[in-house]
Amino acid sequence: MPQARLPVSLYLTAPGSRFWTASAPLTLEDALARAASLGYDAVEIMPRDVDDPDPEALRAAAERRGLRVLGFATGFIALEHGLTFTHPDPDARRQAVEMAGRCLEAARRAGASFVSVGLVRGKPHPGVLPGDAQAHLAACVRECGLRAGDMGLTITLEPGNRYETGFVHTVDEALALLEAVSLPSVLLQLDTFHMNIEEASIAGAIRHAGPRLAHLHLADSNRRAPGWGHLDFGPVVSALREVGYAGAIGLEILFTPDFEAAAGQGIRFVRSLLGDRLA
Ligand SMILES: [Mn+2]
Repeated sequence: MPQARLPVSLYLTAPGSRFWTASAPLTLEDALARAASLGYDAVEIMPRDVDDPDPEALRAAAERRGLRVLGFATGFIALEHGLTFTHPDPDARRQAVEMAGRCLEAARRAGASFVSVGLVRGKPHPGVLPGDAQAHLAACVRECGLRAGDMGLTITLEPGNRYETGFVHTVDEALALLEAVSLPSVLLQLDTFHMNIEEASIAGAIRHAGPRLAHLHLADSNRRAPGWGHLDFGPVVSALREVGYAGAIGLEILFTPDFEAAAGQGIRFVRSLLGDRLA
């Protein structure tokens, strides 16, 4: 049976959000149109807020261009609202989970399949013991995982580098959290930019994640489009083939020197590296 074409998605941040980069001063409509014309199959979105962009409008705008909305990110909960899963105030943690739940609902309405958990984990607070923070984190992720499971969606836990998040920097730490949460609806998402900083071996980390790897972000060592830094993606591809990776490839990259050039380099690099399929 012929395999489906390997989906390649472009990670977009909602205009007006703290993640919105001055280097990509486009409307979301423009970004979708350009992504489609460059050959992307899908997009991922870091919203500005739970209903911004409106999930149905985003889905319709993407579908008009032949794009699927693949996933939603939750970093805005921490950066726009100051709410995290390790906040010392139980009410702040409850609100963070509530907002992540609304993100799951938005993702479902947009036709997406996963919601990622990264910066919403937060940073250590003075006075909160590391063990307590880990317990809060596991409880919050488990609550999100239960809601995701009810909706037929997946929570993807993405290890992040030490400068951006205080918790879960490596695949090892992510697997320990997955073990504590113990839900089939909570899986792993890996990002070559973060792995380049935190892992002894990027290919080794992918092999270690194995069948739990649900999504992959590709960026080079400097977070620019792959091919524009010093990472060697050959072993990454070998490891993906070894673990039978069947997910999508997401480009979460800096749009420098500009959107068109960076997004174009991203998809050309992935297609030349992988062709239309991994296996
Ligand atoms: Mn990422």
